[in-house]
Amino acid sequence: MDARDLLRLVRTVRTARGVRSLRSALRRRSADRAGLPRPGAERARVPGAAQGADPLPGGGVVRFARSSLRVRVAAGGAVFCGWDGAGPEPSYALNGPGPEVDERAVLEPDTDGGWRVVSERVLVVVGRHGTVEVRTPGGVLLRRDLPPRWWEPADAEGRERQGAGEPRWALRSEVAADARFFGLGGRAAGPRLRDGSYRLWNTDPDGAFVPGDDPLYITMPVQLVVADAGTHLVFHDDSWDGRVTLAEGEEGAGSGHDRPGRCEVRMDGGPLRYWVLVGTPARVLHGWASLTGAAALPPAWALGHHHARWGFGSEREVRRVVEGYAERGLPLSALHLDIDHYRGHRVFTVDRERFPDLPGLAAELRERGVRLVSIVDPAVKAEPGQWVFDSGAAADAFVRDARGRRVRGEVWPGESVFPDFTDPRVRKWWGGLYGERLAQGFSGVWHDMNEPVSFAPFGDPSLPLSARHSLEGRGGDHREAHNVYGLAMARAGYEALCELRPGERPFLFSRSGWAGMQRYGGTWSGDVATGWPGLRASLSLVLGLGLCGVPYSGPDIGGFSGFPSPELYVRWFQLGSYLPLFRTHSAIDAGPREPWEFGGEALEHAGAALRERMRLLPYFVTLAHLARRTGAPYVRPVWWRSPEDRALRDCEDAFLLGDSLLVAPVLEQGADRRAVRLPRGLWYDTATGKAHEGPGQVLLDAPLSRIPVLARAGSVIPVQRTAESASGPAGPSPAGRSELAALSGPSGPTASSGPSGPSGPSGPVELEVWAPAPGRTGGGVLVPDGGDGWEPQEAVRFTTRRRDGAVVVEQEGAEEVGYPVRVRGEGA
Ligand code: NBV
Repeated sequence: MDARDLLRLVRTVRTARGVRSLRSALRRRSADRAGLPRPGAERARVPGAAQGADPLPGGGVVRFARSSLRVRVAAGGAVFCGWDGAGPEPSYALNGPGPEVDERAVLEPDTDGGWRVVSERVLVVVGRHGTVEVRTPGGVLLRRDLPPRWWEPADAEGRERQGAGEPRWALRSEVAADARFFGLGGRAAGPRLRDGSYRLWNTDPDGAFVPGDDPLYITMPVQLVVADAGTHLVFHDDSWDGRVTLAEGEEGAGSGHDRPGRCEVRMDGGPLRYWVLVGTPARVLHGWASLTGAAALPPAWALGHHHARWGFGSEREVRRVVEGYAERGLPLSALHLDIDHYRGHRVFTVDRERFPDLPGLAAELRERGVRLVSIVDPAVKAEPGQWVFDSGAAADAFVRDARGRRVRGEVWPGESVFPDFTDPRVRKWWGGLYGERLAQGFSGVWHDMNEPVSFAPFGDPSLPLSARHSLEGRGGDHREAHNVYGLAMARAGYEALCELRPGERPFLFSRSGWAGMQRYGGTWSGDVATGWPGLRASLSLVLGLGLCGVPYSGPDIGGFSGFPSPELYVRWFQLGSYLPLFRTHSAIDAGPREPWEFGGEALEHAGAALRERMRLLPYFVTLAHLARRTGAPYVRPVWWRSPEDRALRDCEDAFLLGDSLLVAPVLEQGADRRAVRLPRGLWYDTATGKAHEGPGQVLLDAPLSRIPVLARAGSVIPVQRTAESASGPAGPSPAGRSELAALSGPSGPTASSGPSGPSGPSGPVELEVWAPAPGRTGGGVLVPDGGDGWEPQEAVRFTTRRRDGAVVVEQEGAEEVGYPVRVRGEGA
């Protein structure tokens, strides 16, 4: 027990809950003492020398003296490497059986006793002692994995002890000296992962977190490595506890030689197997989504503004907030009810004193265009006689320890038990309970506390490591199941909602998860601490998760804890309004987060951000569809299209929203200007219409009323047609907005005379076109909102160019552009 644990212990045991959590932590310790293999002597192993190889579809198996390596290249170019007989399955990350092999990939002997797998997209070179190099087809080195090492339980004579536990393993790799690392799930101190050691163990940081806190709720062994030579993603498909240690390299480090970037992955168990995907960032993320599954498509309403609070005491309080938004003309899409609407914090119950008619309230809000979203915690109060507990007990749904007793922990409802979501039978049972939420009128769910958390005054605040799990029938313990617990819970919720309400796409987001979680929904920042560092961490999390394949997320705007200043609140709100999940939320003992609680000026600026978000809703809907189809996150690092631009690789305070917008939030107190690093090409400041040429850095105004947002020249952005825009291009236009009623197609409509266009989620769509640079072309895409069902939507594509000085917009496959067009940009 370290000093921090001791402090936690003293703090907790002053309450009845504290005493219970102490008991639960002691139980956990004794369960693990009895139920885990005892640490003992270990024997180290390396593969030894290569002895031969056998070709197989997509590559082959290289046999070493003390191990073997399977290399398999898939049709899209994804490389699978599995040591010691490990195959791609079973896997919680993969969506289905894994990709087809590339039949044309061939295994050949290499010079000096090694082997190579040659394919169209990638070259894999296996050295004679077990190094594995991944190279571009032209031979440029992207990654070199050194021979792995294993440590196996051994007896005093150094012989392997069978059944004494899993071998640990470590794999060191080298990447280019100029490479930068990203990913590893949701990390507060990113998005660029600095030198250091990152644990792979989903963790509730216990209180609001700041950028120094690591790990957090979602860890993933997924790294994106960006270098001049190319981009690659590496995924070590192993859910056990582990650490990734990163050290960036240095060019010309010692006597003019480059020091390569280094990465070491050390795992406490599980298979040594990994995937490598190479290509442009867009190609790599596309490959990752093909491997792990397309992101769930949120309903359009989930792309509007959400308001939440831990501590909405009653129906009256809910109405007051909804009324507050309405009175001030502030659009609100969803309101979230936290654990305080449960009866005594019991999941799937309602406190009827404070919420006497929840279905009635939900219907009334729905009429006003506001959906209700419910928190769902996994812990079930251990209370015979209560229906959730009883039905779970009857289904034998709760996690048991090695001696077969139900694991009890301490969570919000008191002493609790935990469903084993790694059991398909339990997922089915749990999913059935969501019928109760739907009957209460909820439109979506918010999974919390699913790392899973069991309060503990010392040690890991989770289940005993020895707790038994089904792991899809294979059997195993919490060491393997912990990191996939939230993912499996999300699967249970998502599949249930699909079944219970087949006509509507589920809306689900989850605090914890693992690789592949995007199949079931999104996530959010968790309890980010109020303060300027927390604001920065919010962006880091969204960017990092996007690069791990989870495109839908966002922070608690204003921060979870404490009382933000009006300035901090406005800056957070402005950032949040450009992120996929746009939600104000705070803790029970924190200040309010309603936009009108921070004074008139803050209200005005937050209101402007809110209205701009709603105007951009068709763009957000389009980005959601594109994320599902292509794997590209809505929010992308500024280097997305130019990873070779080293200055962009190091830029962490701005992002691209889709292909068309570059958003530069203000992350510093007192700033009213900021430097913005531009990717190559022409960019318009959307506030002034002024053009700036990239690559390079510009200094832009950022008064409290707005953050700099730039539009890529030539882009077509679908937006909602507002009363102002419908009244013609001469509306209250910022300087530089096109007053020319420019051409929109060969015979297309002009800004003022076009057809009204099909409607978006809350209004008709128009196209905001940013004039292409002279001599250049551009384009954009619109995926219309097809409602909350499953109806497939066709993408509508547009191209832009200049003809005789005028801007021409064309719609692919159509005689005329079917939407009103507004052309903007300097000189348009
Ligand atoms: O359910 C209460 C909170 C919730 O508001 C928050 O968003 C979650 O991240 N929950 C954590 C549990 C309490 C944390 C102190």
